[in-house]
Amino acid sequence: MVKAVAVLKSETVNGTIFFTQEGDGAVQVSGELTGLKQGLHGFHIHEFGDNTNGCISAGPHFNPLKKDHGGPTDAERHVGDLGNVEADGNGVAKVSISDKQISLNGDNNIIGRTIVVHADPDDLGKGGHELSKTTGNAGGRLACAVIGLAQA
Ligand SMILES: [Cu+2]
Ligand SMILES: [Zn+2]
Repeated sequence: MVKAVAVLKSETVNGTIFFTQEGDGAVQVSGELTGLKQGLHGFHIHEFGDNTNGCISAGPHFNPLKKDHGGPTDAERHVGDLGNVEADGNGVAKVSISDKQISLNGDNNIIGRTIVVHADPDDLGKGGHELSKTTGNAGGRLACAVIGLAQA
């Protein structure tokens, strides 16, 4: 079992996201984010574990297979495309995602990269906006954190 963790902190949005993987199985992504506007918020792994200039230094979505942006269940997606999290009326998003493309080892390893939660919904590549096929038009980066190895 490999475990990783990311602690997101910003002026408004905070939370902790846990990642676990048994062998080469699906990665379980769990945790909670607070301080969000009610509704959907894009949720992705971005390429770099670099937050020197805030979340923008994390670069684009993690995309080792050079595909277009999509939704988590699409064949055509970035490895980092985890879709959306949904905040309730109290601004709390409970995260519970099982994903088979991200990994905690090998070519699709996300450890040392950055998890980002966005201001707006990810249109999953289907919004017809000029940004739909690259970012899902998910808007600004509200909070982010480098994903680090945790004690197994
Ligand atoms: Cu993103
Ligand atoms: Zn993407």
